[in-house]
Amino acid sequence: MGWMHTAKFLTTAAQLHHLPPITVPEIAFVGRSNAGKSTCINTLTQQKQLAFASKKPGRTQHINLFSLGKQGVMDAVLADLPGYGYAAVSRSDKVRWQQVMVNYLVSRPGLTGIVLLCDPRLGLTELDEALLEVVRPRVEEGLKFLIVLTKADKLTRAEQAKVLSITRLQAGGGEVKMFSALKKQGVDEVAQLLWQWAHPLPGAEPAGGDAPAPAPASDQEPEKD
Ligand SMILES: Nc1nc2c(ncn2[C@@H]2O[C@H](COP(=O)(O)OP(=O)(O)O)[C@@H](O)[C@H]2O)c(=O)[nH]1
Ligand SMILES: [Mg+2]
Repeated sequence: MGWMHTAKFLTTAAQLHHLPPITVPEIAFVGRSNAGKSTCINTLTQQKQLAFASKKPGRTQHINLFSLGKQGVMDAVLADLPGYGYAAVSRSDKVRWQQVMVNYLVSRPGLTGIVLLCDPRLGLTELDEALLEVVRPRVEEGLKFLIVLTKADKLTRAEQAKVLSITRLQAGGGEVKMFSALKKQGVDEVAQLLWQWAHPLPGAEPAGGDAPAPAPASDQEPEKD
């Protein structure tokens, strides 16, 4: 999926009001620390160092934005939000970060979709459930929502099927996909879905922000490799 590979670092901000206004669809990646978020972003974009800024767990509490778009024309933005639930972070830092994240999820204009990364061996934790509650009103208004179950290579086929069906019940209508960076499982599927979020077909409901002109059907990038 060539589109994801166009990802370029755009900017970083410790506070919401320092983020630039974005006029293209923005897709946020969230999840517990160690869920596999950086690895997922790096795998989708095929850029090993892209999500490096958030590598040190809980330390780099910044929102990092990456631009996407062919021929240098930005048509979407990925937002990498720091992981939550890291035990070694002080309580005041946790509270501060929670506030930034909640404010971002509730009020960021142009936010089109959220990808929640989750280690299927843990399942959705209390913190993930709290996040789901925070975004529920926006999801009901059309915000896209995907749960990516990471590290699928750690599970047997039967375990994958089981956790998929349980998580689908918990996702309340949102999509759930299995993913393995190691085995390259689910990579094309997730990339395809994010493309569709950022390029809604004519007549589809708007999903926040100003949607760009829809791409012609021939540009819908059928799955390759
Ligand atoms: N086996 C396996 N390990 C993974 C996968 N994705 C991430 N990991 C490992 O899980 C740990 C946390 O990953 P990372 O991307 O840093 O998580 P983050 O804190 O959510 O950004 C690292 O040791 C990764 O190598 C995967 O698909 N398969
Ligand atoms: Mg990370």
